[in-house]
Amino acid sequence: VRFFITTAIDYVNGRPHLGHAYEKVLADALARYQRSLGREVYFLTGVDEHGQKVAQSARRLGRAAAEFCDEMTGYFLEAWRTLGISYDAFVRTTSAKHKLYVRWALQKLHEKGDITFKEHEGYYSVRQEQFVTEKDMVDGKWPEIFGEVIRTSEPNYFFNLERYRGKWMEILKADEGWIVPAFRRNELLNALEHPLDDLCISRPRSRLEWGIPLPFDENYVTYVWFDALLNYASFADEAGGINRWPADLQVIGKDILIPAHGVYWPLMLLALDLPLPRRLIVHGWWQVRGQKMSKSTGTAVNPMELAQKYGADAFRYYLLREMSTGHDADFSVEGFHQRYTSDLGNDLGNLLQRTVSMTHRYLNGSVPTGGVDSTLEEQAEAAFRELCSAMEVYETHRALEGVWKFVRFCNRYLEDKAPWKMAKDAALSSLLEEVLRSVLKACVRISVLIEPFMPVTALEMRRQLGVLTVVSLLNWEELPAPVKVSDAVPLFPRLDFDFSE
Ligand code: ME8
Ligand code: MG
Repeated sequence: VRFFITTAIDYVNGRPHLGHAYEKVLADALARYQRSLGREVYFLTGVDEHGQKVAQSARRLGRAAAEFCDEMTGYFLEAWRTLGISYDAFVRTTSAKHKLYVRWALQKLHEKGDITFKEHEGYYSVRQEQFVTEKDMVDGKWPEIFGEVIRTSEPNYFFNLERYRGKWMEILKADEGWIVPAFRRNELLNALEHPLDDLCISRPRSRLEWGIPLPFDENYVTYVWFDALLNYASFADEAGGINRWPADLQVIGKDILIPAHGVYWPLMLLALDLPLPRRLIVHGWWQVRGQKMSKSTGTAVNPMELAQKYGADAFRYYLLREMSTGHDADFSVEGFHQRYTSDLGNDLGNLLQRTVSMTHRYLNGSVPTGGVDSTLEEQAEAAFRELCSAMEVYETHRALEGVWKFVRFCNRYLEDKAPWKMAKDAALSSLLEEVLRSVLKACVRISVLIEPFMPVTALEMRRQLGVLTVVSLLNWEELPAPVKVSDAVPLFPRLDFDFSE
């Protein structure tokens, strides 16, 4: 079974922030979950380098756009390496193969007669890289999200969206699960209710150099959204020339559903006679004290700093546990600290540490093979089932909640059985062995369950447990119980948190 997953590609006008990091971590957890089940995954992410916004940022710094993009893209690559994002291919829209693909697509639409040349006057939001109309005003003003809105008037090339609207609506109406969460469906259907204006897909080169020239008029470059959306198909090619498009799952944030991914993209695909993506998941926003994170208000959180100070896996856990997929969430260092000390330190870290330590103390590090406690096995089974059912609908918070129920159950089990008391009575030695064997095996199971979310921690757990064979959700039924453990090292040591951020 194959699984092709994509994320939005980030503008490189600034460095990666917490919102970018969340989206890539979410997609990564979904990709790793699929791989753990033995599916053949193709995970695509990358950066969006063209357009007015990036060109402006470069110009302000007195830098050439290409060289500015190289540097900024480096920060994204570094961030994703730090966070363990296991992408299979990384998109750069400045790459030759992408440019060729965009030009092919434009040529095809031009030949079909879906593109016309005409004079147009209108408003343009540079921050969103999109045309806006007076209908988008709220109380006579442009909403904050548009940033600076400028007036433009020039002849340009336009793509006839309206031609494909009816067909797309029909498909969307028939496919209830296309968009997740379901409450976004009506928003999108409403946006498709009325006739659509033509989409301006060009910018005169005299005004904007930084883009892909139109194949049928080199005096113009391609509108950045038309260019960027095509990344999903231009980078879907495998070695050997097979194109994997359509994606099974596309992951985006709520601000780029309408019009980009809910209107433009499906209509472009229909016009190009290409299949539609199978599903779209729309995540919410990370906010700080109820406000969308933004650089201008000084509330952009730097994910690199957090990952470096407190550990990439702890940070991944916080993101995936704290946000209910599809909804907004509030970031705070206090909230992160709470999760770190309680869920990670006291629950998971403590469970592994005491289990491995007791195995050393009471059994010299070795446990003879034998049976394990059935109640722990039943609880493990419940966590496994809950994880799978949650991950099939992309609810990482619920998957982790299920795993932590099991982690806490194991800690209570140790309290109840009190191996430290059994160790004092030689008659209880085989019972002591069974208790430790059971919890050790539970720890192996936990390491497999957390692997999509915390891959480094999962491996470190197995190192301490002395399990070096390849284990995954795929061999859940026959996971080994450790027989010889390695040295115990705290997974999540106490750290000083900096609450001033
Ligand atoms: O929109 N919380 O790029 P981008 C959660 N280049 N997600 C957030 C967020 C926040 N505070 N802020 C941004 C673009 N995002 C285009 C995409 S795709 C063909 C082109 C998410 O850098 C946002 O919703 O502004 C989007 O999915 C992604 O980060 C990139 O945003
Ligand atoms: Mg944005």
